[in-house]
Amino acid sequence: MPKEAELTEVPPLNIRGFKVYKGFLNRASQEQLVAESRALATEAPFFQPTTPSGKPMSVKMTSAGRLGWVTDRTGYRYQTAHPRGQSWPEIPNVILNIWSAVASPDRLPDSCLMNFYGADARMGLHQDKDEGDFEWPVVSVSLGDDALFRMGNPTRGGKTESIWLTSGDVVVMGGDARLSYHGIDRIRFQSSSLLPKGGRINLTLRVVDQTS
Ligand code: MD3
Ligand code: FE
Repeated sequence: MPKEAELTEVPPLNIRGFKVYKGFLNRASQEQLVAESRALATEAPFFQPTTPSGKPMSVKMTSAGRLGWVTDRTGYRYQTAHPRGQSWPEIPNVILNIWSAVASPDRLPDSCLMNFYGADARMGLHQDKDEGDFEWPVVSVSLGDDALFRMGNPTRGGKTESIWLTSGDVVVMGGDARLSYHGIDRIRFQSSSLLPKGGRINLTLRVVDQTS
C-alpha cells in the first residue's frame, strides 16, 4: 500500500472538487484488493439491484461494513443485512487503509459498496444522497477495465466533464463535489488484465451515520 509520503509528491488532479489520484495503487495492491473483493463476494454474493421503478440495474452490487446500500421496489436505502438476510462482512483493512490515507484516519467509513461492471454495464447520472452525513467525502477505488466517468453539477443539467478512470485510480469526492451528479457512461471491456475475464470493480467508501 503506498504511504502518505508518496501522495505529497504526486498531488491529485483536482477537477470540479473531485480529487483524482491517478495510479494510486500499484499492481500488487490492485491484485490484493481483487483477492479481498472475491472473498467479500463469497460471503456477500453480488446481486442485481432494481430501481424503485422496477428497472434492473446493469451493475451488480454487494457491500461490506456495518451498513450496505440496497435498492428494490421499496426504494434506495442503507441496511444492516444483505438481501438474503446475513449481516455484511467487515471492510478489509487494506481498504480502510486507503480511506485513512486520502480521507481521514479519525472517522472510518460505515460502508463499502462494491459495484461490478460487465461488458455492457453503465451507471446513469445520479447524486449520492442516501447517507445521513455529507460532511465526509466518498472515496472510490477503480479496479480492472477502464471506465468513462462523467461529472456534472450539484444541480441537474449544465455542462459535464468526462475522464477515464483506470485500474488503481482513487477518487475523493468532498466539499461541493460530494453532492454533484456523476455516472459511468461505459467501460472498455477487457482493457485491463487485472480481472482475467474482464470487467470492472468499483469500491466506494462512505460515512453513512452522522458522527455525533
Ligand atoms: C461523486 N459509482 O457507487 S465512482 C456509486 O464507478 C457510483 O461505480 C461509480 O457512483 C462507479 O454511487 C462512480 C466515483 C464516485 C463515487 C461516489 C460519488 C463519484 C462520486 C459520490 C459523490 C460524488
Ligand atoms: Fe454515485
